[in-house]
Amino acid sequence: LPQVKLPDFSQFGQIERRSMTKIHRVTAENMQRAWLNVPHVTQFDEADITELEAFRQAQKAAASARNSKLTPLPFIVKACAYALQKLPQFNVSLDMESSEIIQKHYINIGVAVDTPDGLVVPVIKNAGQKGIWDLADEMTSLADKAREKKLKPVDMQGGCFSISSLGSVGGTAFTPIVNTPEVAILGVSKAAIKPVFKENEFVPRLLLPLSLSYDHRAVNGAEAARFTGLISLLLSDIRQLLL
Ligand code: CAO
Repeated sequence: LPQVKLPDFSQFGQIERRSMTKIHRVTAENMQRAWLNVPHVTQFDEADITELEAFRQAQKAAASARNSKLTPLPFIVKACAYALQKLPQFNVSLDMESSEIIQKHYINIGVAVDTPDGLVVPVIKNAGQKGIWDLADEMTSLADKAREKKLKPVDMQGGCFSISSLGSVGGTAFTPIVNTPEVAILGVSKAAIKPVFKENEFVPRLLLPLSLSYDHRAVNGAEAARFTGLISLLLSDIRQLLL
């Protein structure tokens, strides 16, 4: 790999050098490894979460009664677990040396958590078998542990698929980097009310932007469009998750 030559920046103005944290260093190496090994494509879509949001707001009292917090994230985790079950070609890793596809028969979902020291990805094990409240509580506890630097290696191992949610921060779309050896990652941006043409008129609907980056060695474009289409369908009518 050609090295990037650093000029002497001090000739242009005042500088200081700081050591990277261990998390920063490991993340930088993982990002570069993934970027160089994985032929990335990103599929964009939107989910109409107007009804999901009404349901979520209606659960606020229940959430505080059980000392919990209900954001859109647990619903997204649940929808991804469902989609991984229906479209198992996203729940694989590639062994290029042996020309084999490793199919996983478990569904563990990593969620990127921003901490002052850098990005960490704790993993929710067997996400498909957990209810929305359990997913909400587990996500809160993993994110708290991450920020308090209390995550153990086992908390970050065994992921099949990742979610990176920038929904609480902002933006309309982004192209996440696949957390290799996983083969896909769902980026979630901030939901916004937009006019949608329905039954001959524009109606205000809450739309959630989805950005699915995938390893094009493992998954093709039509499959990715089916995956985001399914996530969109599930989030637009969460009763579908029961089927
Ligand atoms: N659209 C609109 N609002 C959203 C949203 C979305 N997609 N996602 C979350 N929100 C809202 C939540 O509902 C909450 O508002 P209310 O309190 O009114 O309900 C608010 O934003 C804050 O949510 P949160 O951040 O506390 O919780 P979360 O479940 O959405 O996310 C976590 C948890 C751990 C993913 C998050 O704290 C975090 O670290 N995010 C950053 C991840 C990151 O940096 N990714 C980048 C990776 S690539 O470099």
